Amino acid sequence: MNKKILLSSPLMAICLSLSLNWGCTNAAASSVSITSQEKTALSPSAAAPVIDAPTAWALDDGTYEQSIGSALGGEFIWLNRFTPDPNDLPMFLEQVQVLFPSGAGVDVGDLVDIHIYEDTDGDADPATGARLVQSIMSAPVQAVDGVTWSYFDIPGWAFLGGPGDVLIAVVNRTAGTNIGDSPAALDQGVSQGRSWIGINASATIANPPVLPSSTIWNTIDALGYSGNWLIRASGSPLSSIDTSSVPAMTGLGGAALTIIMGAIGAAVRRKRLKGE
Ligand SMILES: [Ca+2]
Repeated sequence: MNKKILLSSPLMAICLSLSLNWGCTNAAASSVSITSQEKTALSPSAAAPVIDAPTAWALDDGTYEQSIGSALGGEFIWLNRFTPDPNDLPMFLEQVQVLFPSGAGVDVGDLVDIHIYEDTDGDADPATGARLVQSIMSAPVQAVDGVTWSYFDIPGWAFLGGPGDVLIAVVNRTAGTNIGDSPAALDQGVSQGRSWIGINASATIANPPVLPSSTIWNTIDALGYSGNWLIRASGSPLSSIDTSSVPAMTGLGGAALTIIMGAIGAAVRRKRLKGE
């Protein structure tokens, strides 16, 4: 069942600022709002993704009950805010996993961008202090059966120094961009209050996105659907990596440290590919 909700007072303000010709209470599908689609009761639960890394992050319980999109169609951004265990930092983030809903307007091969930010200011707000670390551009969706995860390897891995939060964002460049599509799967079990959404009146998202970059920017909970995006990530704490062959890292400048961290990441990747 497709359902479109209109936002209350915040949207009223948005509508006024956009000088739209219709009242928000009578807004058509082109208003700045979200659209949703309830998963059918017969859909099976998603299996856990296969992770080959010591550390894995998830907010969801493995099942989505709702899928969300922009009522405008076009692009929007949805992201999960993770807070790594301080004992895992610094670390390399290796892979992002996303579950796409079935029957929600997304096809295999449709393109998304994945963006990884660090937000070290400790205020739990992705709108302040987010710094883009790495992006995966124009990545094709691998599965749309609602149970199989799509895996997005991070080129060169992403070095996370912490402290604070890591934001994992998805932008639908061609995936689920028609009006009525809802490419963002939402687990409505127990909300962690860490899943955010951004929608612009232009139905586009800047590349790379600047947070906050949108007309609507809020947790999905605040927009009437409490829950967690099915966006996960995995990686390796530096403490889990054998760095004995690497020169001492103390006292190095930022550029040298970046080069050495890249070398460590490449060595670990080779070992993992060889199954060592
Ligand atoms: Ca912040």
